[in-house]
Amino acid sequence: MKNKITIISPKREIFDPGRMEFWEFGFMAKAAGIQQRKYSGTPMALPILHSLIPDDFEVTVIDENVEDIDFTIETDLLLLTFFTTAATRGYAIADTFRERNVTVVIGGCHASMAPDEAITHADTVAIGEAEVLLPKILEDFRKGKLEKFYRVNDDERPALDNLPIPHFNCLKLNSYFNPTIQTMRGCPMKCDFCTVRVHWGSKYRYKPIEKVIEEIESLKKSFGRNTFIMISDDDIAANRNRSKELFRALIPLQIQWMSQGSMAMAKDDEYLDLMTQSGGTRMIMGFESVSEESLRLMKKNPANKLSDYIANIRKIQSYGVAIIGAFVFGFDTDGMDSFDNSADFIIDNCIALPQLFALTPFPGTALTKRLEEEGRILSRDWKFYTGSTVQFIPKTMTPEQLQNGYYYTIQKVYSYKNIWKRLNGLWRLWDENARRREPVIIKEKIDTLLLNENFRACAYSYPLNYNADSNEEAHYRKKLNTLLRRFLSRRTEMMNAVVDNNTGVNVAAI
Ligand code: B12
Ligand code: SF4
Repeated sequence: MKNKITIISPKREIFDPGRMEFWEFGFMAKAAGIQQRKYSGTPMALPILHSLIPDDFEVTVIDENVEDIDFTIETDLLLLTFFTTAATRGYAIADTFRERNVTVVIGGCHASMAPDEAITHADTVAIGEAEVLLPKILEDFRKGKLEKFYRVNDDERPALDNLPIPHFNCLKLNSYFNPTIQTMRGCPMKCDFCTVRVHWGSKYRYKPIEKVIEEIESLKKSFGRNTFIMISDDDIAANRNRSKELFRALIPLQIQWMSQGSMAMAKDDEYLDLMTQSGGTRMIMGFESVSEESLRLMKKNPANKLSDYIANIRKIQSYGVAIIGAFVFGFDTDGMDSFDNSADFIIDNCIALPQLFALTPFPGTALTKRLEEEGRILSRDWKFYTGSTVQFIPKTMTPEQLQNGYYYTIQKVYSYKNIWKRLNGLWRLWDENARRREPVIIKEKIDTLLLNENFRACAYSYPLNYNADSNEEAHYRKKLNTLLRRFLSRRTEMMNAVVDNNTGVNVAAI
């Protein structure tokens, strides 16, 4: 009889049912009238772990964000994977299975950063990449000789040349808005709040382009519909020549994609042009702060100069790109003026989708080490580590002031008046530069609007701290709704035409 393995990715434990987090897309699901549970992006660890398990095991995969866990499932081994935010729930699941004498192995970003904590809920903790560790863990499991810790040292990190294609089909793909792939690992930068360098190492490692294309083809087959792919690289502009090669290879696939990248791309027209042609329409950019002092303190890459921010943003946007700008609040040099300063910067520069975070001391980072030494960590109750709650004592204000300032700022940038200001300015720039075909631009206008509604719903699910003028809000909400209706009907018109007369492009395929 085959040994049975269950792989689980837990959902986070909800600490306030009325409160939403933007990265889950709960509002999008409700707005679309979707009854089934739906989550933003596919969890990548699950299809990777599945691909590493030999055929003589029987494998069940559960992502708790989209389906319930059957706690009575017959299984010999449980593999758990989660980031910090889901650790509270992850440990509860581990404890329940261990009570039934199931062997539990915990891996993933959180366990890799906090192995001594994770081992109190598991038989084994995997510290680092499954591609190196899982084969050895399974071999030892078969022999009944599992060790407590398996670790990937820096010099043992796998090259990405020969990794198996993740088994996307093990997921309930219809339950996600976007599929996710990863084409590189590692980061040499030293931003002190970030986990990436510690988790993935300080050297960039890249998947060969052919491998990426093979993965996308496999993903397209599994998804069975045209899809918007999240390339979750931490800086897709890290090696611009390699990225240009990747973009050239993506053009024939006719996909739309988003990724994360540094502002270095603004200096390179060829890069921006190829990115646009290959379907790159949204870019997450970590601005973090609009204070020169704070950027220095957090050790942000010195190439990201505040003085260049405005021109760079405009340049990237002029290519028809929607910038998803990440900003963090609570650095030691951030005063009370940081809230309005950041909000005004976001609004004035037409940031399509601002992502605001309270600085959070995730385990394993340089920031956390420093705050621990200074006795400034308030709680290690991981369920609160969502990025929207304050978990440490700031230097220049009280935790309550930081918390309320965070709520104020996110509600200010997502007031209807300011959504209108940001999007209207951005769309005007897109129309003036006309660098993308109309069907793509219309789709992107609709999506940025709906995503703003999603982010707004989350911002206003937090305690109210921003007093918008209600008449003005009603006025701008109406304007946005009118535009949405106009875009939707234009899109329907183009879909019905099927082939765009000007370009011969099949519009329905976009
Ligand atoms: C895509 C992404 C998301 C997506 C995730 C989609 C999904 N369904 O998983 C979304 C947008 C939803 C998201 C949300 C959040 N994210 Co995020 N996200 C990422 C990103 C960019 C890629 C993650 C990824 O999929 N990597 C690829 C997979 C394969 O890596 P992995 O899970 O670590 O697995 C590898 C190993 O850990 C190991 N492994 C994993 N599990 C197991 C199990 C076993 C048994 C074994 C042997 C090995 C093993 O093998 C795998 C392959 O090598 C990372 C940055 C990064 N480069 O990692 C940030 C990152 C994970 N996110 C982070 C954060 C903070 C968040 C949020 C709190 C939002 C915020 N404030 O930023 C939420 C929390 C969500 C949650 N429920 O936990 C932090 C996590 C810090 C931490 N300690 O948890 C990261 C590291 C970013 C950063 N700069 O620090 N995120
Ligand atoms: S924030 Fe981005 S650039 Fe900075 S260390 Fe993390 S991944 Fe690298």
